[in-house]
Amino acid sequence: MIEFHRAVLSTVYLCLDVKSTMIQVVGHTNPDSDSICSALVAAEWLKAARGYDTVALAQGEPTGESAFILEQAGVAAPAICETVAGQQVWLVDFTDLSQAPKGIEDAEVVGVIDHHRLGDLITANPLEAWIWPVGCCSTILYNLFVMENIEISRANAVLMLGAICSDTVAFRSPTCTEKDVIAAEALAKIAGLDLEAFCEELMLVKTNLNGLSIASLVDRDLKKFPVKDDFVVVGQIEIASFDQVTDKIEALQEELAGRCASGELKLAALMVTNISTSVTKLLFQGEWSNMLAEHASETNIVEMENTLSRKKQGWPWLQTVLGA
Ligand SMILES: [Mn+2]
Repeated sequence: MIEFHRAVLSTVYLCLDVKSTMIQVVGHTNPDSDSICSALVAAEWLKAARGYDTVALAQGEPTGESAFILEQAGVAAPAICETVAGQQVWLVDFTDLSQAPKGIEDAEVVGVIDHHRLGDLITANPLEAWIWPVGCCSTILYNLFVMENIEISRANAVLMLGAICSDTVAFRSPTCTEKDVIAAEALAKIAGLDLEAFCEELMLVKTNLNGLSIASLVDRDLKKFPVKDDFVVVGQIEIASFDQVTDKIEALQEELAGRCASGELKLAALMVTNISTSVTKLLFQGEWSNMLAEHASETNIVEMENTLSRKKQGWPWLQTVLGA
């Protein structure tokens, strides 16, 4: 009997051994502030709540907005993720393989924190998954800290607050829920920040396009979506006035057309969203452009009123038009 217990115990220790390897926590391609901040915070939450060894990674450099939040929090940017092959991974802010790092097919996804539709990820083993239809991953994370009764540091509070204000466009987006507002108010208190002033400053940084090349404007929040057996990409830039982009539209259209040149992408689109008026101009190029033509107000531009969110408005509309 004792021998039996020993055998069971050594099996348990073996399992624990597996868990003691470094877990990589990573957000989606072309990382936005949520992907950067939530990866950092999730790595801390996993250390505190699960006792794991973790490292936060990002699939790209922080945007100006993310850099602002990191600076406010006094936290360094996550290291760049080269490959996750052979690693145990937690995904934050996505479950679509098209937004995953290299080597994902040879990695073990052991956890997910996300607020998007469930993507095409399939796992070999049971995983821990926290997927809520809220405005931001960090809102879920805030609730996970509360659930596990773990104290939230000022740095983590600033990171989560920044991610929530960014993803919900200062609570204006239709993706914003009551849970996001409650989390942000609590986090602002912990961070010792005035919520309104912080949001205002963040929106100024978010809509600042100074010094950004045409290619980087297309890339900064570009997401690739599978449609039947093909792919389309949809980016988004947020501005405070269309005057900021009037002289860039032609170059942006050329850049989008260039993205479709190889034939791999059937459509390349960019939502140019005025967050002051909630008007989005959807620029589009590629083989499937003809499907959008009847909706266009100008050549290769669809104007969409009351449209701030790609996830809830832009992309669902495109899916319908493309018959996806
Ligand atoms: Mn997000």
